[in-house]
Amino acid sequence: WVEPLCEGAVVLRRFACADASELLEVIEGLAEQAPFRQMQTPGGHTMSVAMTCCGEWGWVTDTRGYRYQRTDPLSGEPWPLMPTMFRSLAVMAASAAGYSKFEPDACLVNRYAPGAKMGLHQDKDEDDFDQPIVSVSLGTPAMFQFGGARRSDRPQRVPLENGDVVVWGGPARLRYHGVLTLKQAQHSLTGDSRYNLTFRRAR
Ligand code: MD3
Ligand code: FE
Repeated sequence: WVEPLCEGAVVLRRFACADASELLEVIEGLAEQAPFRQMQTPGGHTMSVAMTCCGEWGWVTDTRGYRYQRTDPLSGEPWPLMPTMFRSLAVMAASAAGYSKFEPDACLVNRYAPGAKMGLHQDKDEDDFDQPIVSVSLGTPAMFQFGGARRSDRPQRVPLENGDVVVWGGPARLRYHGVLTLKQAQHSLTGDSRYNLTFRRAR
């Protein structure tokens, strides 16, 4: 089911449901190579969301700033390869949303425990804003905030559940967005956690 959010952004409700249990098994394998960690913001705070990455480039933050890098700062090793099933899901979703040339080179994996949140921000550390971003929600439900071009624009609330995929591109690509504090809930595949895969073209 394709639900337009605004020009450039669509929700593909339940698009990844059939793949959810396999995606979560693959995430467990990735986390053995590159563990989830709560990164530091440039302002010196610890993020409530735990993150890991796969693909050619990984997104990191520390007191030196936000950036993409080829290696995991915990190990000094390259990030794990982007699993084929991750890439094909992201490319299929982008194409279903009308973006036929998506070539992701980075996948950020976010893990939310109850109480975790992500404040309003823009994704602007990428080189090419003509490429969309594909986001896959897994596990417990969350309330996504979808704002405007300015931080002060009042955000819409979009509930996201297990298997929901959102594709953001074109005029929506630089809009502010965030995730409200995750509520306590249980999901048969993830327990009390929510995972989000964010596919991007970094370089
Ligand atoms: C809207 N993650 O990691 S991606 C992030 O649920 C992030 O963990 C969210 O925001 C999460 O940066 C959801 C959704 C997303 C990504 C890019 C966007 C929404 C966007 C770009 C423009 C507008
Ligand atoms: Fe974001």
